This record gives sequence, structure tokens and C-alpha cells, in this order.
Amino acid sequence: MSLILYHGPRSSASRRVRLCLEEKGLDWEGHVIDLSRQEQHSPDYLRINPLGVVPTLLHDGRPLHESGTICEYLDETFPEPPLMPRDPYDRALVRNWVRHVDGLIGNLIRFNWRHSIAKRAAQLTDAELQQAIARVPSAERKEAWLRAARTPYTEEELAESRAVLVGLLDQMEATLSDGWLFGGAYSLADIAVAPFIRRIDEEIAPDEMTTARHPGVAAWWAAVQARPAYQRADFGPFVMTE
Ligand SMILES: N[C@@H](CCC(=O)N[C@@H](CS)C(=O)NCC(=O)O)C(=O)O
Repeated sequence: MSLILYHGPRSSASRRVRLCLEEKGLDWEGHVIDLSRQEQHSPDYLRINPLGVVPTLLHDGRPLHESGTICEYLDETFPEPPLMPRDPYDRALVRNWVRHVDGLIGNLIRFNWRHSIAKRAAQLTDAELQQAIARVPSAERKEAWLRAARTPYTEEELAESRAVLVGLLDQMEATLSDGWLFGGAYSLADIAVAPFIRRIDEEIAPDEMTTARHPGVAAWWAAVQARPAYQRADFGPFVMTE
């Protein structure tokens, strides 16, 4: 049996899958895709991930993309320890939560790409940038690459995204029961949001992660970080001094 993960060390979607693999105690091999060098848009990589993003999991040679889908697949294929509730209604709630968090990725990108893709994209000439953008499969990401290269997000846009992400903390605060998001046990819902919370805590809104502001989330985050799988999944600092 072989599990190969094509991933980015700092990518939130990749961190989700690493967390899931480590919770399951699986042996996996990692291949780092350098996003700012556009390795995710190379013809070889697009063959296994037509969206041109990380992560992609290869299980016995069969590729799978979308971090939420990959985590569910891992949970079904390697059932121990279970990371989905037993009750179908609770399972549906977890899926909707993952979908909801997926929809917020654009807000994270506004902060993250300033430290990663924007650094290299800004150095491209207009002709090089055009070539780079032509290789990006989706219109939404073409726009993000263009913004990263030429028009950094304004303070107003960052504040808008920060407010959306703080709203996520409010939703979590209202949802948490028995310490976890759904079904009273650690699940794929907790895994899906953990990389977002890492970034909120690290840079985006650390003042909102206090016991005074969001007591349930603060306790939840301490419990996630205390899990051995979290340490192994390596959520290192996003902001790096190169
Ligand atoms: N919905 C996808 C999102 C994947 C995604 O956006 N990955 C980012 C890193 S977190 C990426 O590859 N960005 C590079 C790019 O868009 O060029 C998933 O969950 O797998």
C-alpha cells in the first residue's frame, strides 16, 4: 500500500490532509510542490490535479484532489480511529461545515499570498506574468495571481476578510459542544478548520483568540495543538524571513 501526498508545507488545504493522515497513524510519503514557482500548473501535475492546486493524494497510484474529499476518503478507507460521527445527521452537519470553511479560502489567500506567491509574482515582467496567468486553470485563481503580482490587497480589503474570519470564530463558539465542533468528538470538522485557526492565531486576528474574546475556541485550539498528530503534521510558521 502506498500513500503519496503532493502538498505545500504552508498550504492550509495540505495541512488538513497531513493532519488527517497523522491522526490515522498512516505511513505516507510527501512531495513538496513549490507554488510560487508554479509547479502546481505543470502539465505533469495537472494530469493528477486538473484544478492546479495542492494537495493531491496518490493512493496506490490513483490520484485524488480536494482536501475535504481526501480526508473523507481516508476516513472511509482507514476507519480507525473514526473521524466522522456515526449518526447520519451529524455526518451531514460535518460535510456542510467543511463546505462552509472551503468557501472562505479566498479570505485566507488575501493574507497568505502576501508572504508566498506575491513575492515571486511581483518580480515577473508583464510578458512573464501573462504567461504565468495563462497556465492557471481557474478564472478565480487567475485573478488572485494578477492581484498578487500587481495590486496588493488594500487595508480595507484585508479588514473585510479579517471580519469574515472572525465571524468564523463566532460560529465556532456557538457550535462547540463537549469541546469539539460536532457530535462531541474530534472529527473532520475540527481538522477542516484547524489550518484556518492557525493563521488567525498567528497573524490575522490573534487578539480574537483569547479566552476573553472566544473562550470555547481558545480551549478548543489548545486541545487541538496538544494532539500528537498536530505536532507531526507540522503547522510551522507561515510568515518566514527568507
Ligand atoms: N478546495 C481546494 C483548495 C486547494 C487550494 O486552494 N490550494 C492552494 C494552497 S492552500 C493552492 O494550491 N494555491 C496555489 C494556486 O492557486 O496557484 C482543496 O481543499 O483542496
